[in-house]
Amino acid sequence: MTTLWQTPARRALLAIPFLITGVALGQSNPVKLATQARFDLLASVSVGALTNGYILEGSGALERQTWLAAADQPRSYTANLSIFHFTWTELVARFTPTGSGTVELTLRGPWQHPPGGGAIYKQEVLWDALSAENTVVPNGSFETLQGVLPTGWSRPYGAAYATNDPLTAVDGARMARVWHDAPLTCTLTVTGGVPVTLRFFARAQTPVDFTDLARITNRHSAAHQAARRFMRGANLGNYLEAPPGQNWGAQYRTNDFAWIRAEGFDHVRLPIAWHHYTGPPPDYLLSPTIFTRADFLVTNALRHTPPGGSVTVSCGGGDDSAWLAVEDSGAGIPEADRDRVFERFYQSPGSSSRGSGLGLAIVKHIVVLHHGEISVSSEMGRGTTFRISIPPLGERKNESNQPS
Ligand SMILES: [Ca+2]
Repeated sequence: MTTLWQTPARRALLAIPFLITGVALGQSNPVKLATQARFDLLASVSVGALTNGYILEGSGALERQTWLAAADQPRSYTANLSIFHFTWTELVARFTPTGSGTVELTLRGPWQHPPGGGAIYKQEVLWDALSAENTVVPNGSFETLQGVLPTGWSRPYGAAYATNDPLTAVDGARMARVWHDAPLTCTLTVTGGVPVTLRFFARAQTPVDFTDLARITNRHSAAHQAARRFMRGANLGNYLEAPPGQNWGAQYRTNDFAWIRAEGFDHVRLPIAWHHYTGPPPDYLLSPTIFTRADFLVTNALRHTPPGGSVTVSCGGGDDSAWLAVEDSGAGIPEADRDRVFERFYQSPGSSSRGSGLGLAIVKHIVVLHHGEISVSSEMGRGTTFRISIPPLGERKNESNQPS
């Protein structure tokens, strides 16, 4: 069965190679590209609970440190936020301390085991340009050093450090380089009931020997085109698939098109059971190319039809051709313009929304390529009808193969 939405079958198989870098068991940590930055907050007992924690900028969650004792968890937050290796990501979080005192801020990387266990991945995260409202982050740009450690920051364990390579810092020359088992910690002084806002920039440190996936730069692949078509078009099935003389198909009203448009679709597609009018494939197969253009006629008709108007699509066929007619109840096309509507860049005078002016020219071009005809008839104030007729491919082929 040949219907309007059937285009040549295309299947895009996307192969995503899994990157496995130096998986090791035992003591050493396998490296992996970080996809999240993590920071932890822990208030002193005098501060009590941290409340109203949320992420203002960035993608991720601010949650309690569920590995602490239940009684201590309200004094804690832990944030895991999406980052990239090819650019810095700005992150902003806010929380409100219940009482006054100090809160420990710890910068680290994600906690993740390889499948099957073993040492956690070493996922390094770079941090820079930390600032805050209603508290002070000491040396938040990591520019001042004491040895390899940024002044004002401590290293509870591991080998975190400030670095000036290999990437460009957000601010100044240096940034912090940490991972889960090599964090940096500082102390914030907070006031009870006063919300604290923290701003960060974070970025994944690319592991040695990491091989980046090639960027997809071709936006016209079969997969892209299919995605665009399905995202922006609505498929009005089960209407013109009814055999001639039967009326079990779905019915659409003007409001349906208004709602379809309100949902974000910019065109409709109509499946048509052409075999009812021509004959079964392969002998009576119609070129699928023409059907991908027929929907333009419907979209065009809808564009020129005022609210409350109608667009009627009908089809039929005989021994030598199948036809499709799209009739709208719009303003009509002035007689002087009717010969010009198939010219490139033609815009009808009364058109409220501007198209490229190429659509009808392209439709005509394809119809002619398929040895078909397209015509327009119009009555001012009553509407316009476009009619396509094309001969079946297979039938034409059979004719050409017949001995003369
Ligand atoms: Ca810096």
